[in-house]
Formats: sequence, structure tokens, C-alpha cells
Amino acid sequence: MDQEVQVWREGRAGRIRLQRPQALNALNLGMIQSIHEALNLFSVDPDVHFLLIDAPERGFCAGGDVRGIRAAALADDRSAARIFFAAEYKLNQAIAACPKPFVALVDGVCMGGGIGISVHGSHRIATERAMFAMPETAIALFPDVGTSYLLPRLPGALGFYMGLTGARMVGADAVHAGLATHFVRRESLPALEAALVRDGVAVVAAFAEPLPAFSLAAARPVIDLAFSAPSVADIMARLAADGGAFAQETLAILRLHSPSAVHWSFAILRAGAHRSLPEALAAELALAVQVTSLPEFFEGVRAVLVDKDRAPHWQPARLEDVDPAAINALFADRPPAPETAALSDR
Ligand code: QUE
Repeated sequence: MDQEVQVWREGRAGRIRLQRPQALNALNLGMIQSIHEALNLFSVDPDVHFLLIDAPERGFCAGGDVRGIRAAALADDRSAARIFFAAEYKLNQAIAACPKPFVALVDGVCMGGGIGISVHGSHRIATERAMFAMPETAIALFPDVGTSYLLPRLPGALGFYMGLTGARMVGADAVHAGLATHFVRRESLPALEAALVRDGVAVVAAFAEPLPAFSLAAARPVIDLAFSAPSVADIMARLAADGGAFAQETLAILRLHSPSAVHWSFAILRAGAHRSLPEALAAELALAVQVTSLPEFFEGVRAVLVDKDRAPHWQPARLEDVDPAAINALFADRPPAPETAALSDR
């Protein structure tokens, strides 16, 4: 079993713990396979009543191993991305279909791949330090790990707002947004953990705190109006027309991200509203394989995670200059890859 994932049984729980703190628990292929094996074993173990995933050392999980995918692509390894994303998305589907309660304790960063291994579970517990985000447009990827299915189903247009801008939902806001199910104080986690393994998931309700107000409550009208628009251009126009500080900041953030990625992310979120989770994951796999071979993705990962200069040179550089035909071509029908077919069969 992979050292970066600890797996053990404790009381009623089948426990899975992420142990790659130096990379903020970002998921590599070995970790994904270890989690999936553990899920399979616990699902049929009659002594395991529920699964419990956590990462107590540092954050929850910062995402997927996009640095590794970039390195493989630069070394001309074209199959690495497909193998990685196929395994990751199969795990996301397995969590959604898990026959037992699946409890994620999220205390700290939970982005991208971290959302994929928590939000599809039945119980997502956020502490005041939990920070959920889908920041992929910043590295010219897109909201994946089943969030093309999930984000369009969040209240109002919050999911489009999150998926296009990378906006963070912190603490109780994650519950308001529908990403987490319970808000628990960080200081209560040791007692919650002890009660969970002893008595099972029914104890969670007793630890849940009343929710403080949603910090985005005042911004909801502008978020919902702008991000329900039928095109990226219309989102921009509605934000510009609003004139308020929140709308102007949001516009500025959208302009920092890969213009192409904002467009292809919008397209897959719109389509995801009408897909099942397996269909959404299959579409995500087809898109992930394509966009991770583009210079835009190399540049995004370079600017955010490799050189960390946060000064990417996007091409085209402006949202207005993205060719709709180039975006459409990414979604053109092509014969499904074997991994894609396997996802759709589930
Ligand atoms: C967008 C992303 C990711 C990101 C930052 C973004 C992502 C990811 C990481 C990450 C962070 C810290 C690490 C690490 C990876 O950051 O997917 O290995 O130590 O994995 O803006 O999509």
C-alpha cells in the first residue's frame, strides 16, 4: 500500500488518511489507486459501517498532480494524462456510488482533486478553516472531478461563479454553497472522530454548529444575474453593467485567468447541467486529455506551480479574442477512448 495514503480499520470506520503534506496532499496516481483499493475493500467488509477520509497534517488536498502531468507531456509521454485522469475520475464515480456512508473531514485547503474525493461522499464536514475552490481556469484546465456535474446544481449561479473565477468558499460558506453538509469547529474534530469510530455517522448531527450567515449573501443577486448569462461575453457585459465593487473585482479576476480556459470551462459547465455524473466524467476525460496537451496548460502550470511568477502569457490574451470555433472543436464528437467507455458503463 502506498505510503502517501494510510488505510486502516478503527471501530466502525474504514479509515483513509492522506499523507503527502509536502505537496499539500495533491493526488498522484499511486494515491488515487490506494484510495480506490481501500474503498473497494471497505465496501464489502461487514465490520466497516462507513468510510472516513481525512488529512490532519496540512490542509485536506490541493488538487491533482498537475506538475507531474505537465512533466510527462513535456517528455512526450502522451498516455500519462489519460491514465491519470481516467483513474481519478473512476475514483470520483466510485465515491458517489459508495454503498456505505463516506465521510470527509475537511480542515484547510480543498481544491480540484480534493473536491473530487470529498464532495461526492454523503457527509462533508467543513471546519472554519476549510477552503473549497475550483481554481483550474488559473492553470488553463477546467472544473473537473465531476464538478461539471456538481457546480451547475449549486444554488443560483454560484457554481458557475466558482468554476470560472476560482472563488473560495471558506468554512460555513462551503455549507451555504452546497459543497459541505456540516459545519464543525476545528477544536471539536478529535471528539467528533472518537464519537464517529465508536458510534457511527449518526453522531455528526450533534457536532454540527448553527451556520453563521453566508458571507456572499449580499453578492448573490449580482452573481446569479451575471453567471446565469448564456455566454462568457454576456457574463462580462452583465458584470460591467453592474458597476458595483464586487462586480468590478470579479471582472478583474476573470481577466487574469486563461481566456481560452474560461471559455471551455463555461462550455463544459453548461453541458454538465444536462448530464449524469458518469456522462459528465466521461466528457471531462475527453476534454482533460486534449487541454493538457496544449501550450496554454504548460504555461498556466508554469506560472502558478513551477516558476510561481503568477504572470502567465496567455494566447490569445483577451477573452474577446478567443475563437468560438477553436472551443467548439474541443467538444467535437470523436470515438470514445476505452477508459471513457468504461466510465459510461457504470
Ligand atoms: C489551480 C489548480 C491547482 C493548483 C492551483 C491552481 C492544482 C494543484 C495545485 C497544487 C498546489 C500545491 C501543491 C501541489 C499542487 O494547485 O490542481 O502539488 O503542492 O494540484 O490555481 O488546478
